[in-house]
Amino acid sequence: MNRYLTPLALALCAALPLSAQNPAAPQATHPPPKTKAAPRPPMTEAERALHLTPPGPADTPLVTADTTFEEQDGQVVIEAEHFVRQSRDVIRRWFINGGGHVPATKPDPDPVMVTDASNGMYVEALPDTFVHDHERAVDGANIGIAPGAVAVLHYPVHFTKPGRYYIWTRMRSNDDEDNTFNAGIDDTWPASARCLQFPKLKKVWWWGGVIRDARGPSYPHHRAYLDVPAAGIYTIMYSMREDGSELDKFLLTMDGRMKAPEGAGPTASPFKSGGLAAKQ
Ligand SMILES: [Ca+2]
Ligand SMILES: [Ca+2]
Ligand SMILES: [Ca+2]
Repeated sequence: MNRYLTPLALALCAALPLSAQNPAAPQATHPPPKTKAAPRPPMTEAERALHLTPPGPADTPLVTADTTFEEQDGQVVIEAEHFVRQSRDVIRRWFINGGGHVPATKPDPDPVMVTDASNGMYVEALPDTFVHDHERAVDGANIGIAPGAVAVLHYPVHFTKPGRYYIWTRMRSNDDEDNTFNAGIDDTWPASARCLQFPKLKKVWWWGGVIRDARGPSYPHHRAYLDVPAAGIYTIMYSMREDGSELDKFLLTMDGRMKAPEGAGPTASPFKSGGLAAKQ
């Protein structure tokens, strides 16, 4: 024991950082400041052409244009491939996989993987030019950071119960850059559904219900939700955030304590109007 200090003084010293007790002591170590990555050279014409190659012709929606889904008992469950239309899809577009649909748009590094997909089908945003961490992210092309900016899917829903609806989304990540989405309602994109975050490289269908913290992916995630202001018809929307993302199914529930669904999840909700289109 240091015989020149009272027990109280010793206790106070122990509460101080080492550098305050002894100015000569080495400072506590902190991670070195992040060095800014050197700016990349401008895109070559070939690279620009790769990122901006237009997608192939859009799939005809599987449901009729007057389709609305019906919320029942505070829940609505929708197959992603049952989008009524899509918009802002000049640069990237959602393509149906399964049920005889094989996207022809390239690049597309992963094959159709309908095993365990709900209803045997899902949608995927293509072309997919952002696959690995080291590749170039081009906002507005292979990444859509602003919600609603790129490749927007539309799902009109008739809600009888207004209130807060928690979001569960079933997706699949096959590479480094395909594990986020944005969700919105009537082309408004609240912070509570911005950057739906899922684990990457799971290579299985995965239910997730959280958004990334605005400070970054390493901060604790938050529950994802959308608010329905009054009874009526609202269009639930998903927009691409990373190209190559695969979306199978989603549900909105007023039950904030609901656990992640298992397997393909609950049966899809009935149509309030419209429904499956006649086969082309
Ligand atoms: Ca694919
Ligand atoms: Ca991608
Ligand atoms: Ca599906």
